[in-house]
Amino acid sequence: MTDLVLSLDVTGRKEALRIAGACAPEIDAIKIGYPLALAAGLGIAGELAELGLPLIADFKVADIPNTNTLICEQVFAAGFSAVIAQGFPGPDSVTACVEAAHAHGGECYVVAEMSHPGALTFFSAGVPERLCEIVAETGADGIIAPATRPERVRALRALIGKKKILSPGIGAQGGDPAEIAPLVDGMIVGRAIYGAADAAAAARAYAPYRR
Ligand code: O7M
Repeated sequence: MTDLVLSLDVTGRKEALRIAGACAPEIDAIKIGYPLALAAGLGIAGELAELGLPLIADFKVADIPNTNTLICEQVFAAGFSAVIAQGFPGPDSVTACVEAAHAHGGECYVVAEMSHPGALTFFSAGVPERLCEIVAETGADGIIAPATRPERVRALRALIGKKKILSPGIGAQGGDPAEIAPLVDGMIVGRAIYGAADAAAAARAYAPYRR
């Protein structure tokens, strides 16, 4: 299965609920992060969760273990089913997120490599590979890997095996769904869907890539 994950980075509560509702039949999960949570409040998570789709918290949690635990407790209490963490703070920080996620029956994903050009400043020279080792060590459920660099997704897949890969960078950032979908478990798409005049139709256009 290659899921379609709607990245709902709008900053209005009503707009978010309208787009999510319209797209719900065409998507497999919703990801929200700081743009919507800061604009609408964390309560938006509970409202979106009512759609019955998995809801991923993209807060790229990156603190000491105790603070990560406190953040993740809020995330899962709010109704999310998964959290995304940064791996660079180290395995103990990731473990805090994994333990909180699993205690709530949820999942934890670790950013292994980012999709934008400047990401290569630090996500290079063996760092993503080391982050994949941390995913294995901590029991995290999968990684975030860039749809803008399919060859890197292939390389990281060889390291993480059957753990899940969620991949952003399709559409607005230039990633090609036909190329990336066979390599990953989830395509993360934001502007190409929520920025379209007809968001549901834009989401439906990804149907051929949802296996
Ligand atoms: O399709 P877009 O470009 O409008 O949105 C992509 C979303 O994925 C947006 O929410 C980004 O913050 C996020 N993202 C990336 O674009 N690149 C990354 O490397 C990582 C993420 C992400 O989701 O990290 C968890």
